[in-house]
Amino acid sequence: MKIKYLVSSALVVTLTMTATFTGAFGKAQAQSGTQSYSASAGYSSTAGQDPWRYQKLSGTVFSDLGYNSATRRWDHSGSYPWVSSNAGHPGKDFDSVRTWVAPADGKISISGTVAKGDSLGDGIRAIIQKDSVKLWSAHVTSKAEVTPSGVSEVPVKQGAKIHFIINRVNSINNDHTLWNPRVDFTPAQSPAAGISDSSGATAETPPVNHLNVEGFGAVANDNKDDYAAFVAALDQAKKEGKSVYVPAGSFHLSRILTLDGVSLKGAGPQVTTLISTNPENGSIDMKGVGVQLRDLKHTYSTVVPRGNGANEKNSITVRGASQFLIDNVYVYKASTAGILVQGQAKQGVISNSRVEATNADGIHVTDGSSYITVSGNTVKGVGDDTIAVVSYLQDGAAVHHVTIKDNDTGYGSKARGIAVVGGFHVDIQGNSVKDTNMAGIYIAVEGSYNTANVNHIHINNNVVDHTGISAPQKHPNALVYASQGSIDNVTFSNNMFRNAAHRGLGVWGDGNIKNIYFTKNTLINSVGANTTFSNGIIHLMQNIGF
Ligand SMILES: [Ca+2]
Ligand SMILES: [Ca+2]
Repeated sequence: MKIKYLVSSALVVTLTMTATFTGAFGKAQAQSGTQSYSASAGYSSTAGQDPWRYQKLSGTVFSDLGYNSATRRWDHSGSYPWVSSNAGHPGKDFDSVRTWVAPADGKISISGTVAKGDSLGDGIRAIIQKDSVKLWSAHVTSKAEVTPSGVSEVPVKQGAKIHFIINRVNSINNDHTLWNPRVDFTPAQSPAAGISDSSGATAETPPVNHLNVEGFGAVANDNKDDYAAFVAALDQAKKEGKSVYVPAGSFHLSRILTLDGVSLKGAGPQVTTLISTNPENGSIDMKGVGVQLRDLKHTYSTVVPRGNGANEKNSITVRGASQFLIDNVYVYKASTAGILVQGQAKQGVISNSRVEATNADGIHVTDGSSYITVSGNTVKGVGDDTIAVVSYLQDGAAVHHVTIKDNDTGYGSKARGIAVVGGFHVDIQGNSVKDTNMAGIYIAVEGSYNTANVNHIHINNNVVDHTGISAPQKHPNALVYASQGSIDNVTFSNNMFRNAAHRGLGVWGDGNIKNIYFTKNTLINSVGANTTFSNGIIHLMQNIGF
């Protein structure tokens, strides 16, 4: 059994499962000819990439901000305003502006919600503007998500600028604003749309070097099993050195589907859905070298209790694959984990995906896996940790070299936000963690699960907001905890910890806790102790609020 039980039976929480679909997807083929541009997925230290720019506005004059590699934000002379991958903050003299530049003539639809980081201050004004024409604006005063309206099917000319503007209203206090817009762009003359086949009917052409699963007997939307057709397509694709393409529609799978060195690609997570009909046996398993799963949604028609935590009832299980990619995938519901990486998998990327409503962890990396990047994902309302690195002593090799960056996580998830429970060389950067029931950031060696030691963990530029909700545990926003073994070289720098449900920061437990560094963090805390440091060698430098 690999999945741990972390939530006491006394823990009663209300999960908010949102059905809205905003945020996490990168540039992708959402439907024929339409490209999706996600601000967070396209975020770069180079302006004009993919095709975002980062600016400030005074009056009617837009000018570029400078990239600050220390904070990984675009800012004005090291101060306000700034723009990050999924947030912005206005200044006194300038508005914060994220700008998208149309790559060609066409039309756009804008999605993604706006919310304050907290409900204090006099709020911000969020404005969407096409060149100098205002399309939408709203006064945003709280953490409640506001959805822009009237921003669909907007015609644009090549080079048109869509500005996402954050104005301070009056005071700039508490004006941290979460806004990760997505622009769906359909070019005026789409080369991918409307290609006719010999019968004259319009057909969607699969990408080159893919075999279409419909050519092997899969039938969309007929509520009948497509498992045999998928297996036949995958077998043939392997012989021909190709991948398998799944067009728009819902397809049903009656048992585990194994991608053994063969990639599977959909037409986009909004339009291609794989539905597993056996809640005990429905994982998409990934093996081999270079295997990819992209551009689709995976869900279950029903789920069962987490029970023994079997991997067969995950949504996606990476079983020792190397150089794997999971990108632009929407995982909705699973009896156990959303995406589980095990079997000493290595050199993998999980990006621009969304994991929601699972009974165990959202994304879980374990069993000696290494060189794994988890970036630009959204993890909401999961039954355990949102993103966890876990090393059990019984597995031998510990997990190492994992990068967890620019993810947006929490939203009522039942246990910790981002957790390292055994492992070394883990970088946790630029993430947002909010509204988790246990600690937002959790670095631990757990005797109860017999997990490995922890060393070289760097936690930089994250925003941790209102975590540790659950009593009686009353976790702080960030917790370093050892009940066996040792923890050393844990560095927290440039993080924002705020609005903790019960207390600010903690380092405790009976294990051997060595050097823990807190440098240039900000703590805004109004409940309980700011710090509970009862173990460890604590190094504090230039922090604000503690
Ligand atoms: Ca304000
Ligand atoms: Ca079918």
